[in-house]
Amino acid sequence: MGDRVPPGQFLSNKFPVLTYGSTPKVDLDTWKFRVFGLVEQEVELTWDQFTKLTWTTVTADFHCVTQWSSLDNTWEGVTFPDLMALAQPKPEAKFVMAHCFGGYTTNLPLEVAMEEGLLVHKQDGEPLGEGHGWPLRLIIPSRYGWKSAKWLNGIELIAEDAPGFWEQRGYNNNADPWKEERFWPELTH
Ligand SMILES: Nc1nc2c(c(=O)[nH]1)N[C@H]1C(S)=C(S)[C@@H](COP(=O)(O)O)O[C@H]1N2
Ligand SMILES: [Mo]
Repeated sequence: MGDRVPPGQFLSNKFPVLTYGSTPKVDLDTWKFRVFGLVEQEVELTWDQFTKLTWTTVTADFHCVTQWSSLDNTWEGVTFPDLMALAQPKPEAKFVMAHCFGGYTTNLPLEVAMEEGLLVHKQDGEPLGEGHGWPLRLIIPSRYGWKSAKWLNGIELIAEDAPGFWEQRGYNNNADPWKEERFWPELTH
């Protein structure tokens, strides 16, 4: 297992809830998901419309910067490319900002989101727990957990990179657990 757990991480059999602030109340009847910004076609989906998109299952490990790692989680949802096929990012769109109920945000290169991003409704065969982002969260397996935004309600396509909630507060922009990119380099010395 050593080669599955990045440096400075410990294996956890649990999947703890890690949220800054309180759990937002989300109602499926009024739930709306938007893809906006630098897109050819702005998209707004109800929950009913979202569930009719193609669903994909992915197994991946999860690494939280507070040092727990959870291996072999099964995630079910819509792939980022399947979502982007509806919105068609403009050529100048290079980054994405994920938006959430409650105001949390996180940023990623569009390329990374296209490679591995999954908009997830089920974890290990069950709908997400309320504390884990129900009904929809982002999963970005190759980055620390704060990039896996919970209670997702929108994806914004942008040209220039901009820091999200934790990135503004000192967490590393790239967040690769294998390189221990926990904090912005200039803050660690
Ligand atoms: N909206 C929102 N998403 C969030 C967070 C948060 O505070 N708010 N915390 C992040 C962090 S730091 C981690 S490690 C994971 C934890 O997911 P979990 O609570 O399902 O374990 O969610 C991420 N997504
Ligand atoms: Mo985290």
